Amino acid sequence: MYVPEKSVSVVVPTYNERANIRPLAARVFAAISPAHCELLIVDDDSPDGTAAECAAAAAETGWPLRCIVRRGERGLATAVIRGLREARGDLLVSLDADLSHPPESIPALLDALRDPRVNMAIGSRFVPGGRVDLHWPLHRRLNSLVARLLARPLTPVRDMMSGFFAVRCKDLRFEGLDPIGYKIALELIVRHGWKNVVEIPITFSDRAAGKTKLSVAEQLRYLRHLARLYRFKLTGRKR
Ligand SMILES: Nc1nc2c(ncn2[C@@H]2O[C@H](COP(=O)(O)OP(=O)(O)OP(=O)(O)O)[C@@H](O)[C@H]2O)c(=O)[nH]1
Ligand SMILES: [Mg+2]
Repeated sequence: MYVPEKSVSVVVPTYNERANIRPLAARVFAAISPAHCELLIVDDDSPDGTAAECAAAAAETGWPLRCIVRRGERGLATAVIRGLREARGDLLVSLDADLSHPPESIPALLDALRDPRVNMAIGSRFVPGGRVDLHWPLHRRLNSLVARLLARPLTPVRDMMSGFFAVRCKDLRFEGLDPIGYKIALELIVRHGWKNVVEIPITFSDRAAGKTKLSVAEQLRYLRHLARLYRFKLTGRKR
């Protein structure tokens, strides 16, 4: 089992992911020693009882699994920021709850951070060796391509849309962050001006259980987020 050099927090945003909590935790703690790692779920008061499931799983298994419940607040990126702020680890990983991101790749992301010049390691679908192991309909593939092309001038990272990444706690400057919507890694890269982002190839799978939260409203929010990031890059204005 992988024993990291420093303590690790794995931050996972959830909304209605009850069925995925135990399989996710089992795979995280099989990939990385629970003596050196905490799993921090940030749940937006999911009606399906995700938070209660976290508490039950932690009590039954003894896993270092914590759940923060946000009430009256929704949003993936702000949930991840809350988790990054409250995490206890020196090294911080974020991934989705639905097992689209393989927890088995966490050690490779952490290893990339051993090089002090590296700002962030990203689990990437779009570098050699990376794969998308699902059958997206044409419109969703096109959607993803257009979304990535729109962000290309902001960063050379190929999978800047990925929600699977690792960073050092000490490198984060929270006061400069102002995300809306889904794309937290893109927000971190642009706002910190990070140039050295390493992409680790991953196989991205279809969600294991539960329903997608990606909606048209979310896609419009992405466009607003991009507008903010372009404004920031061109004028230095925060919003
Ligand atoms: N806390 C919180 N988590 C969220 C919210 N929306 C989505 N998530 C979580 O963010 C992760 C990614 O959401 P998904 O619904 O899987 O989005 P996606 O990967 O683009 O779409 P599918 O995998 O096709 O369902 C999952 O762990 C969700 O539970 C939210 O408003 N609040
Ligand atoms: Mg997903």
